[in-house]
Amino acid sequence: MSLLAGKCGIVFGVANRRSIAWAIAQAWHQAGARLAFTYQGERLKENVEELAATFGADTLILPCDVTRDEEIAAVFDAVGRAFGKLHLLLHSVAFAPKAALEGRFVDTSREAFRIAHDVSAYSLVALARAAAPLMTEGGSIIGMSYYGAEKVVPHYNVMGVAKAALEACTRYLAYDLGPNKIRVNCISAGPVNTLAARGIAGFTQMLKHYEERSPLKRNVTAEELGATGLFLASDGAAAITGQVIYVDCGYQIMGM
Ligand code: 0WE
Repeated sequence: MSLLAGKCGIVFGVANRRSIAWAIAQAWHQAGARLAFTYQGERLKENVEELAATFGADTLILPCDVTRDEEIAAVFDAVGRAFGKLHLLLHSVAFAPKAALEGRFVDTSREAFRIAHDVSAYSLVALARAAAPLMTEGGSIIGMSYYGAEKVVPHYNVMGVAKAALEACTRYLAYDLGPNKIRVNCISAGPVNTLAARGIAGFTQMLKHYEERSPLKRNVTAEELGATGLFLASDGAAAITGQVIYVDCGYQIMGM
C-alpha cells in the first residue's frame, strides 16, 4: 500500500496535467512519498503550482532551468534544507529546437545538437551528481527515453541521438552510484499525447501505428507509466539498475 512511506522525491519535467512526470508524481504521492517539483520558466510556474497544491502544504516548488548549474545547486540546497534527505529523482526533461525535428538529421546544426544534448542528456548527469549527496539512504533515479534512441524514427532526428546518450549516461551513472545504493534506470515510453508531442507532424498517425503494430494493440497510458515509475522507485526494483525498461505495449520487440 504505502510503498514509498517516508521517502522524499524530486520531479523535473511537469508542464501540465498530461505530463508523464505528473503521472509518475501522482503514483509516488499516492504511495506516500513527499515531493518537490521544479518548473522551467514563468510560463509553466502557475501550472506546476496548481497541480502541486493538490499534494498539500509540505510540497516544495522550485524554479530550475537544467542547463544552469547555479539553478541546479539552488534546487538541491533548498531540498536539503526542507527534506534533509532524498530518495527519488525523476528526470522527464527534453528539448531540441523545433527545426531539428522537422528537416533531415544530416542538416542538424552544431547549436541544435549542443542544445538537445545539454537539455536532454547532460542534465541527467548534473542532477544525479547534485542529488547523490542527499541520497544517503540509497535512491532511485529515473529518466525518460524513447525507441528513437535505438532505431531510426523519421523526424526524431537529434532527439534520438540525445536519447541514446541519455541511455548510455544511465548505465555509467548506475555504475558510479551503485556503491551508494543509488539505482539509475530509464523508462522508454511508447508515444503519449503530451505537450512535448503537440505540434509534431504525424503524431496522430504514430499513435494509430502503435495501435496496429504493438502486441497489445493499443497505446500506453500515462497511468501505466506512473505505475512503472512507482515500481522502479520501490524495493521491488532493488536489484534493477542501469536498465532501459520498455513501457510501450510491446512495440519494441517487433521486427515486422
Ligand atoms: O522525446 C520526445 C519529444 C521531445 C521534444 C519535443 C519537442 C516539441 C517542441 C523535444 N524537443 C521539442 N522541441 C520543440 O520545439 N518524444 C518521445 C515525443 C516525440 O517527438 C517526436 C516523435 C515522438 C514520439 C518527434 C518526431 C518524431 C516522433
